[in-house]
Order: sequence, then C-alpha cells, then structure tokens
Amino acid sequence: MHIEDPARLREVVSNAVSKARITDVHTHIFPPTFGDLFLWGIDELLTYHYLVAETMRVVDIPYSRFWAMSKREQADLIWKALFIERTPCSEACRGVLTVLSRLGLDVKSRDLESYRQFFRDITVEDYVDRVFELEGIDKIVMTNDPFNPRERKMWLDGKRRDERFLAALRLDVLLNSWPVACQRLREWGYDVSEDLSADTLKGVRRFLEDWIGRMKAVYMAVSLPYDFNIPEDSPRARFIEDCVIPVSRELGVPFAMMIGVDRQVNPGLGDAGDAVGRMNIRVIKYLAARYPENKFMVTLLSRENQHELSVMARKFRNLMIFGCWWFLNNPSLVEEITRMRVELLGTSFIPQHSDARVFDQLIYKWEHSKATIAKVLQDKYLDLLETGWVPEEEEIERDAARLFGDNFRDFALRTEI
Ligand code: RAT
Ligand code: ZN
Repeated sequence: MHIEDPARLREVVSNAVSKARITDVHTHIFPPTFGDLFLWGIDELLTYHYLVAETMRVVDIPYSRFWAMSKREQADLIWKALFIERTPCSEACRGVLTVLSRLGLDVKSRDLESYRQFFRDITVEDYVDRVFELEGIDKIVMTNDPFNPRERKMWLDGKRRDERFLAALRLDVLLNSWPVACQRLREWGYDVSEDLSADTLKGVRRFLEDWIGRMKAVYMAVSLPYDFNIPEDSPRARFIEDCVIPVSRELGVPFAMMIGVDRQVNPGLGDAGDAVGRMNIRVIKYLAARYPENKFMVTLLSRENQHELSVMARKFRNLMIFGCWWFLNNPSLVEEITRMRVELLGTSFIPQHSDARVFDQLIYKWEHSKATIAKVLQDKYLDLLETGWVPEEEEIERDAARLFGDNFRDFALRTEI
C-alpha cells in the first residue's frame, strides 16, 4: 500500500520499527541454564556499572567501602543517591524506570521493596519468555570468554542450549594479555610458548577452531584500546593476522572489533573505570583492504570516529558497522549517528545492539533505541515524499527488518538460524 499522507507515513514507520523482529548482535547476557551468570532483577539493574560510575560522583565514601557492601546494600545506596536525592534523568537511570514501568510496576511509588517483591514472585523461565516476546527479540548474541573459569565450565559441561542465545567467541585475553593466555593454553594442552614460533601460531589457530566449534560461535570478537595498531610486531597484531584472520576466513566466521577503550583510567571503579579515546581509522582501512575475503564487523567507541567509519564502510563491502556502543548509547548520539549512517549508507548497516548485561535491560535498551531510530527514519521517508517518491508499507517493513535483523543474518550467518 502506497503511503502519501505525511502523518500516516510517520505512523507506518513507527509501527514498522516497533514490530521489527530483533537480532541483538552484542550483549553480555547468558541463558538461565548458565546459573548465576544469568543476571536479572532490580538489584542487578541498580548496580549496573553505568550507574556505579554516576553514583561515585555524588557520594562521599571510599571505593573500597562500596565494593565491600553486599549487592543489596549497594543497590540501596545507588537508589538513594540517584533516584531519591536526585532526579534520575541520566540515560542509565531512565532505563531502570522504563523497565519497571513496562513490567507494570508503579514507578510513581518509588518503593524499592515492592520492586524487589515483584522479582521474587516470578519464575526465571516465564520472565525470559515474557521479555523476548515484549520486545520482539528473536536472537541475542552473547559474549563468551573461554578464559573465564565459570563460563568455561558451562561449555565443557555441555549445558543445554537455548536456541535464542547465540555465541560469540571473545578473544580479549588472548589478544590483549598474551602471557596470561599462553599459560592457560599450555595448561589446556596446546603446544604454545611465549615466543611467536610457527608451533605457537598453529596452537592458537587450533584453540580458535576448537572453541568456535564447541560454542557454535557466530563470530569472534575483541575489545581493543584506542591506540590499537596493525600491522606491527606485537603478539596481538601477529595473532590477528596469522591466526584470527585465516580461521575467520576458512570457517566463515566474521571477526568483530570493538575499538576505542581507554582501560581502567580509574581502577577503583572496577568495571566502571574505563574511558574512551579516539582510534586511528587507518587500521580499519588496512584490514578491510588487505583481507577482502574476510568479513569484519566494527563498532567504535569515540563519537569523533563515527564519520570516518561510515565513509570507510562505503568503500568496503566486507565491513559491517554496528551499534552505538556504550558511552554512545544515549538518545542524542544514537540520533546523530544513525542519521549520518542512513545518509551515507542507506539501510546497509546494523544500527544498534543492546550491550545488556542484566537481562531486564533488553527492555529499555531496545525501547529507547527503537524510538530514536524510528524518529530518524520518519524524517528520511518524509524527505523522500517531498521528491514525489511514494514509499509502500511493505517496503518500510522490509527496511526495518533489514536494520534490526536481516543485515546481520545475511552478513554473518552461514546457515539459517
Ligand atoms: O558496555 C559495557 O558494558 C562495557 O563494560 C563493555 O563490556 C563493552 O561493552 C565490551 O563489550 O567490552
Ligand atoms: Zn559489551
């Protein structure tokens, strides 16, 4: 059906975006079968590291005292500091309120105990189904670290799989802390040593193949610092070029790079202690051009890198850009970045991922992002209407389906999921 009326067009776009099924390409969520690695509920929502950072700006207690508290005590402190003594207007605070509201809780009451009671009264399995349904989520991609002993055990025990959770093999320890990784790999029977001999490179490749197979990983991923450089003579650069890239190509498993972290500028804050730096786009150009048969997924943390990344994606079809990551996941920045990407790339990118750590966060991360993305798309279709081009409802739905799921599936997945 052709849509010529601007008001109707806005409505159709907004419905198409809210109905679009989601494949969430990067989260930190595990299935409930992974036991206490599955995080959910109000105390987890409140102690999210984004909120820890905001709290530590305004309370006057030593970091060590905060970390010595129980989770519940930390949540009480954060609730009091950010929601009672101040107005919860930051994006991370608003997110908690969106979750509560969507679950039917009385946000106006500000009654933390009643929220706790709500989560005590529901079963995890029902809750997981409810959230997937509420947000129209088909699949979520996890972050799977074989160097994390708790997680490793789950994989080795062959925990029952939930087909909605796809795996991504995370390589931070291997690529960013080789001496640590080397020791582990040796303990696990791989023939590697700290030098970068041919045997070591072979052992690392075997490790990658083993874990891609065990996890059925849909991509390999790493978070890299803003000063990441390649090519260079370092274990990280060598492993990327001599191990990750060949294995990625041979197995048809893309390599995702998340670049721009300035790690632990304030270690006292733990996970909340990382910051951002501008990376050098030259590394993306090098990899995409040098390895045309490889597929790269890239998200950059610095706002200042976004324009050059979009331009780079125009040059290389083996480069898929995704998400507005971490400090960029705020409505003002999602809007600006998405607008620019549509203008430079049409619909050939992945606009967002949730990065959710707590299961409940899927609700707010997707609702907030979808609202902003819908706004941008409405403007873009209206601009087209001005030219005399009349979009059809099915075309708008097709475009939304591409952005929220099909682009990832077509780029990354070898087989139907
Ligand atoms: O966004 C976050 O929660 C960060 O702490 C990181 O986990 C980041 O997303 C990453 O995947 O490294
Ligand atoms: Zn993440």
